[in-house]
Parts: sequence; structure tokens; C-alpha cells
Amino acid sequence: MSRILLVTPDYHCGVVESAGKWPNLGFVYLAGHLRAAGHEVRIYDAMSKDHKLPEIMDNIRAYEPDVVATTAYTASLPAALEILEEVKKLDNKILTIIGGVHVTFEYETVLTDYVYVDYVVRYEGEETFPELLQAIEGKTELRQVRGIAFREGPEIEATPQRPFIQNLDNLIPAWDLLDWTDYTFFVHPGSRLAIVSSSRGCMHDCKFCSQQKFWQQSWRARSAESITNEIEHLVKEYKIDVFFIADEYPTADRERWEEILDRLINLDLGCVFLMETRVDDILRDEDIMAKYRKAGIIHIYVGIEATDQETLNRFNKGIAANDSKKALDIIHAAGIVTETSFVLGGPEETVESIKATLAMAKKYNPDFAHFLLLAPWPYADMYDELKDHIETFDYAKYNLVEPVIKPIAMTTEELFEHVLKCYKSFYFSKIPEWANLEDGFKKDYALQSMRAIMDNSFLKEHVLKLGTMPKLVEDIVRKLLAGKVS
Ligand code: B12
Repeated sequence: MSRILLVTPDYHCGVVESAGKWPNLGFVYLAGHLRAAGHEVRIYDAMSKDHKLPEIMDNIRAYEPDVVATTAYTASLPAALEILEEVKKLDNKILTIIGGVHVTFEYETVLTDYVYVDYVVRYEGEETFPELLQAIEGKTELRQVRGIAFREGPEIEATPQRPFIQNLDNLIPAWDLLDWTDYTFFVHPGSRLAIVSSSRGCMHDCKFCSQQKFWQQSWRARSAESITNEIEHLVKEYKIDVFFIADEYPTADRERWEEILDRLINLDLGCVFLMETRVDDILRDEDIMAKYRKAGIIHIYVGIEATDQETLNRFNKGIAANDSKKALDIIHAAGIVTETSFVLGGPEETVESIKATLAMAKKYNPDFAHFLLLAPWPYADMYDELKDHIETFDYAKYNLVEPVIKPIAMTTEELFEHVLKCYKSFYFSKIPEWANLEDGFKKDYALQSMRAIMDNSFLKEHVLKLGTMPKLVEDIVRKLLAGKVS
């Protein structure tokens, strides 16, 4: 039996997190499976608690763990490694383990360059982590544990990949190990937020996305009964009123998805859902969009990424440019908030192409738009195409906000400035529109979101410096910043 501490590294870049404080769902599952195998586990969310390294180390010291495990996507890798390095300095006998999308692919560099990392868990961790600990305890052979990588003398060894877990209904979540007081959705002051997962994977192969590589274009789903029972349990047991559905692609199977919606409508739990899905499924589901809203879905993110067909094809996005606007209109018509992103910053980007994207963003008119900068994950399909244009290898900047690639026609500073101009232009025309909205729900949602963006996002430090603001917008922004708009 080991004492295991699962630490979410304290990484912040001020985009998605500006809307709330989010639990780490991966740890909920890992903790459940570790506990079922007889270990003592604690989840420590340094990110949501905003704990910096000294405080993190105090907490680690106080828990006296045998194992410290952390997680990393590319941008949070430096923050995750920093913790493991300090852990080894604290006590060389504490085992350090890391998992997540980045190290799944980059295990070799991580184990070579960072000697304070003992083991990497690749792909899904629920079965692998307890088996790894069994092997470390000497009960089985390390090489027989599928899905791990480790140092063997001067060599790095990776065992064969473990097949993906087939029955997701059998996963064991440890919801009781979360400190629920941490989690809230700022747009609904006083709310309590949970992240749930109804499926894993995506069968598409968008070239800029890491998830299709992680799940190898597979898709598995829980039964409608299992996920809706869990939602009911979370509402009743932990008073959750806002759910974020973590799935890459929750709607892939229309029959299952409609059953989930019907069950939620019947359960009438009074909670709301934020989710993402694909443009083509929204078109497919136009006839049941009212059910989405009735089931509590209030916010849908659809990845539009690009507005011209050529770029969409280059990204392998598998959608027609014209369909994106239709999808947004369908969601709007159902009274659901729309959010989308446009990917900028490829090597061929020019001031003109950015302006064209902004013009299309305005035409598409989602409630919320992100102008994201392409991040060249070293393991993504687009890497080879992008590698000669990379300006920084500081992974902390690979967060889709900071420029990493230098377009041929401009500097990264100019690129960033133009991205800020996109935000400015898009939201400065949105804000007065919101102030005049008749739909009370949407008006409140939009203005509260704007306040969250102003309070917490990376835009905060830039927005008031962006040059002249129309008087009306400035008044609203200042009131929002002063907390006077509700
Ligand atoms: C929820 C979520 C968040 C939450 C994170 C909450 C948290 N603390 O975990 C919030 C909203 C904060 C967030 C923020 C960001 N996110 Co995010 N997020 C997601 C999302 C939608 C779901 C993740 C999830 O819960 N999956 C379900 C769980 C069960 O799976 P999992 O986390 O992969 O964990 C499993 C395995 O990976 C493995 N594993 C993982 N860690 C470990 C550790 C150990 C020790 C072991 C053994 C195993 C293991 O085992 C787990 C169980 O099987 C994913 C997209 C997706 N659908 O996966 C994007 C995603 C992870 N986010 C991404 C990005 C880019 C960001 C931001 C940088 C975006 C931005 N600019 O704001 C920010 C970072 C800001 C910050 N402060 O961290 C990217 C990462 C891309 C990459 N390759 O690096 C993703 C993949 C989205 C995408 N399609 O591009 N995000």
C-alpha cells in the first residue's frame, strides 16, 4: 500500500480558466482506481488553489507521500516538472510519476532530460497506474506493465501500449476526494462546477489537434443510463449545478445522445451544461436542438477554426465552410450561447488574412469568439510543416494564446498585436449588442462572462490599453470592471 499524492500543477494562461475553477477529472478516475487497489490517495489541485511552488512543497511535505504523481498537457509541462524536481530534492525516495498527453508522446525526451522523473504513464492511466505500483512493489515484472516508460541504465524503455478501456461504465470515480468548495463557474456566481465525461476520443483527424493522436481516432462511450445516473448523483450528493462535459465528441452517436437528453429532461435536475461538439452534428441535430436546451445545455462550443475551405481542408477538419455559420444560427435559434475559435498564426498568415478572418468572425457572429494561435505540439501531424517557423521552445507558451510560430510576413509581436485587435474589434461591437439583448438569460450570461474575462483573462491587462474605445463600450467595460453590471 502506498500513500499517493496527485498534484495538478499550477499553470495559468488566462483563457478557459478565466470562466471558472475546474476540477481535474483525470485525477478523479485515477484516484478511484488507485483506492480500489488498496492505496491511500489524495488529490491536490494546486492550479485551482493558486498555490505557488513553496506552498505546494509545504503541502507535499505535510502529506508525507510515497508517490507524487502529476499530469501535463504541453503548456503545463514546465510547471509539472518543476514540482517533480523539488520532490526529488525534498526526498529522493519519493517516487515521481507523470502522465497526460504530452508525455505519452514525448516520454523519451522527458525521461532523458529530467532525471528526477521516475516513470511515465502513457495513454489512459486507470489500469496502468495501479499495475505500475504493483510492479514497483516487486509483485510483478515492470516490463509486463503495458503503457509505461522508464529508464533502464542509459536506455529509455517503453512497454507496448495498453488497449483502451472498453467498458467506460465500469470506471470508478472518486468524487469524494475533490475539495468541491474550490470549483465554480464565474458566470453563475455562487455555482458549483463539475466536469464529467460521457465518452472518450474522436474518430476525426484534424491535423492541429492532439486528441485524435492520443485516442488514435477511436471513440468509446458510456451508456446514457450510466452518465445520467452519475449526473443525478453529483447534483444530489454534492449540489453541483453547472456541468462541463469534457468529451471531445459527445454527440457522435445520435441515438445515445438523444437518450441522454431525454433522460436529463425527465430527471429535471435544474442544472446546466456546457459542452463542445462538431458543426456537422449540430446540422444533423437541428430537429432536436430544442431538446438540447430543455435538457439544460446552455453553452455550446463548436470548433470552426477557419472560414475558408482551403484552410479547413489543410487542417483535415472535415467540414464545409458554409456549414459553420448555419450551425451557429441553429444553436442561437435554440437560445443557447455559442462559442467558437478561429486558428491564426500559421506561417502564411498576413495582416490581410487576419483581417479577413475577423470579418468572417463578425459575420458568423458567435456570442464568444477566440482568436487562437496555432501551437506546434511536437507530436502533432502538423509539426513537420511548422517546425522551421517555430520561434520558441518554451512549452509554457504553447497555450494557444502566446505566439510560438513566426509568420513569414510579420514578427510574433506584430502577430500578437493583431490578435489583440481582433479581440478588441469583435468584443467592442458585441458589448453594446449584449447590453441591448432582450433574452434575459443571454444578456445576463454574456455580461457576466465579459466580467469574468475582464477580471481574470489574459485580455485584462491589454483591453484598456487598446487605444480609443467607443464611449458606450468604455462605460460598460468600466462598470463591469467595477462589478456594477449584473
Ligand atoms: C477540462 C479541460 C481543461 C480544464 C482543465 C481542468 C484540469 N485541471 O484538468 C481547463 C478548463 C482548466 C483547461 C484549460 C486549458 N486547456 Co484544456 N482541456 C480540457 C478538456 C476539455 C478535457 C480534459 C479532461 O478532463 N479529459 C478527461 C480525462 C479523464 O482524461 P485526461 O485528462 O486525458 O486523463 C487521462 C489520461 O490522459 C491519463 N493521465 C493524464 N494525466 C495523468 C497523470 C498520471 C500520473 C497518470 C498515471 C495518467 C494520467 O489518465 C487519465 C485517465 O485515463 C481537454 C480536451 C479533451 N476532451 O480531453 C482540453 C485540453 C486538455 N486542454 C487543452 C488546452 C490547450 C488548454 C489551455 C492551454 C487552453 C487555454 N488557452 O486556455 C488551458 C490551460 C490553462 C490552465 N490553467 O491549465 C488542450 C491540450 C493540448 C495539448 N496537447 O497540449 C486539450 C487537449 C484541448 C484540445 N483539444 O486542444 N482545460
